[in-house]
Amino acid sequence: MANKTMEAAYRVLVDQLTERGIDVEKVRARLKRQQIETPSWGYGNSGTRFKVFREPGAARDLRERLADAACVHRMTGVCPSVAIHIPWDKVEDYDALTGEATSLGVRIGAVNPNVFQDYEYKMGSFANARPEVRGQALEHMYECIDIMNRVDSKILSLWFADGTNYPGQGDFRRRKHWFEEGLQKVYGRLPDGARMLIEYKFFEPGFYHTDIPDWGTAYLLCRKLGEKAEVLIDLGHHPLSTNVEHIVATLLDEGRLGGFHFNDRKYADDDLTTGSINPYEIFRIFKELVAAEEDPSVQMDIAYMIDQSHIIKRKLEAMIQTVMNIQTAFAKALLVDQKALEAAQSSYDTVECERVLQAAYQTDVTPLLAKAREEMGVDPDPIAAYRKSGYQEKIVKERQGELKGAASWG
Ligand code: PSV
Ligand code: MN
Repeated sequence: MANKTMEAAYRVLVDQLTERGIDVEKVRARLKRQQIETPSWGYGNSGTRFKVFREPGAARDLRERLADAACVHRMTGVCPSVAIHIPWDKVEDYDALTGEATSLGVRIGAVNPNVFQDYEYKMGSFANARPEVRGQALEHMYECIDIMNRVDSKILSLWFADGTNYPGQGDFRRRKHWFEEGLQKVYGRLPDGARMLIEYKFFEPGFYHTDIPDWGTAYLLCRKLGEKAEVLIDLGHHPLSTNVEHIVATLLDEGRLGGFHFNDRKYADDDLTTGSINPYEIFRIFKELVAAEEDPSVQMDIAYMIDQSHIIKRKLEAMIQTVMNIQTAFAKALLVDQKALEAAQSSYDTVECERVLQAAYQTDVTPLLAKAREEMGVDPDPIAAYRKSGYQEKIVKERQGELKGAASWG
């Protein structure tokens, strides 16, 4: 390694891990195969419910958002795809868009319809009492499926803001039926080889009830739709103290965990940097994923996506930091001695069970990740590399004023 101290630390770590019976080569190879999708909406201006604070250099249209995503990929080596949100990322020419993404070294990932911002959706989309609004939402879904075909995306990622604010405002069962009907139609039009991911969120913007509030409801809908429908877990969408890793394990076991929206939260959908508040939770989630990967009876194809909109931090740095935190959690989870854990569980040795987890969690994986990054041809410290690259200064200088026709949060 370029840095001698890091090389020495790596050697010490390899010795320790080998002594613990861990196949370090295998772990490094797995780390290098990890892929994390970044969201186009994480690069543009976004706001709190109170104000959009424009950030100097924030991407103003999809071309700039793609360029930023490509920069994050160059720095980290593990973010080759970008999720898009329609209509924020709508363009005239999708062939040109695909070409542009390819030339930047990235590709379009999940397509996210937006049935929560148009005025017509004020009272909901698929659960709207007016058939014409439900029809409008459906047409938008079809438009997104067309876009999937044009950009060769295999994931339609759905989140609905539908819900009510007051008792009696809506009929729960009727709304459920409308949802089932709308989703069935969308499901029937999914492109070959594509799948539909259904996100849930327990509150907001509906404060009395939300039509898809939890993983159980999302799972129920997926079961009714068919095997191309899977549940998406957004880490900010649960009540406090929810055991998310348990949900992960259950959905994995049922073959219906489709993907993640990574972020972290103190209270609810705070969109904070993944791992900034509760890094042990991310580790516990990855521990379930690693265990399932090693279990041949589990079929899994998980889309690891980030859903964060940073306001206080510089956006690209925050995205890179997120990716690094996810890699750290994954690396630590790969160090869990599953056999020792099972043995401790069988002998009712709860203290030992926890010690097995702690041994992995407390390992400093920095030298391991540095080595893997170096082998991938990226800097062992992607944030430092970004700061040295001059990219931030360049975008601040170049991105002055608004762009015609560009849509986004801001
Ligand atoms: C909603 O809170 C959400 O998590 C959904 O994934 C949206 O598509 C995304 O945020 C962006 O607003
Ligand atoms: Mn989300």
